[in-house]
Amino acid sequence: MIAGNVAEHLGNIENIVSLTPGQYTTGSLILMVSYGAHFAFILYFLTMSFSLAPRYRIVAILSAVVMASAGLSLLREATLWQDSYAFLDGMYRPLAEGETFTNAFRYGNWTITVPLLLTQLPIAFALSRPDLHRRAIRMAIPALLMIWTGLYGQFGEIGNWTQLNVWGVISTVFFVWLIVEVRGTITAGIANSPPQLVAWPKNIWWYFLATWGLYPIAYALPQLGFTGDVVVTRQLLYSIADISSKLIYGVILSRYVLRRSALEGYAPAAEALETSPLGAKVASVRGD
Ligand code: RET
Repeated sequence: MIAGNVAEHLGNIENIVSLTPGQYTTGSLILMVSYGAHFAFILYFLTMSFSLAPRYRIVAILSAVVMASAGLSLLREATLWQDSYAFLDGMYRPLAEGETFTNAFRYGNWTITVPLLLTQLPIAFALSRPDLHRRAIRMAIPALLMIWTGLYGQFGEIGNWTQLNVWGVISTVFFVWLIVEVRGTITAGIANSPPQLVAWPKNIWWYFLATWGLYPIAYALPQLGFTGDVVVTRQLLYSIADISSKLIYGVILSRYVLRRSALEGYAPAAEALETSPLGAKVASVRGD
């Protein structure tokens, strides 16, 4: 039994729960799939950028940067997972290797990726430069405050519910502020989208809410109990949230700017879309 004051310094529940071989392997698998997917999609986004009109190319390139950054961070989590447990008496035991696991690195990584993900929106919506800069900064400020207050709060998850919940609520206030700023950017995006594509920013709004909303659930989860199932479920939630809020989100934005590129007369984009109704239409308008 670990004394309470020592336990508090162990940060995350991963360090106080023993895992069955099944739980341990599932955790390894989840982390491996996460970093593998992120690294692989660097190639997708870099090659995709060639089909985009120059003004939108940076949208796909930023996704590639996010993939590299998240991939490295998740690879670190996976290695740490492996280093933190040792197989003793039929269970995978934490701390057995003198190493502690932490989810805090994720928050460090979000500090880089979240402002980039948000900045992709006004670029994809082709907002004017001054508006784009203003919106990017106005979204980044509550986003960073949300992440850093959450980072502090999550150190309370081993039993210090006051720290977890008070900072969780403060972080949620910044999240609500962020949601208001994102809504403003999306509204500008709806106004500035070609008529054929207005459904895209509208859907991106709901997609944003559904996928970013998974993170606070993962944050609160340890309150359900210190069990192996909670440990594994939380890694799964993080993984689903990561793949959807970064990777699939990047694919959606890239497909949107590919269509915009075609509608604005950029030939490689129209050719890439030739088999879709939109591409065929653009090609016929251009008289190809
Ligand atoms: C925290 C703390 C608890 C309250 C809230 C949170 C929100 C976190 C979010 C994170 C999004 C991360 C993304 C990462 C991509 O790389 C900090 C967990 C509201 C929304 C999109």
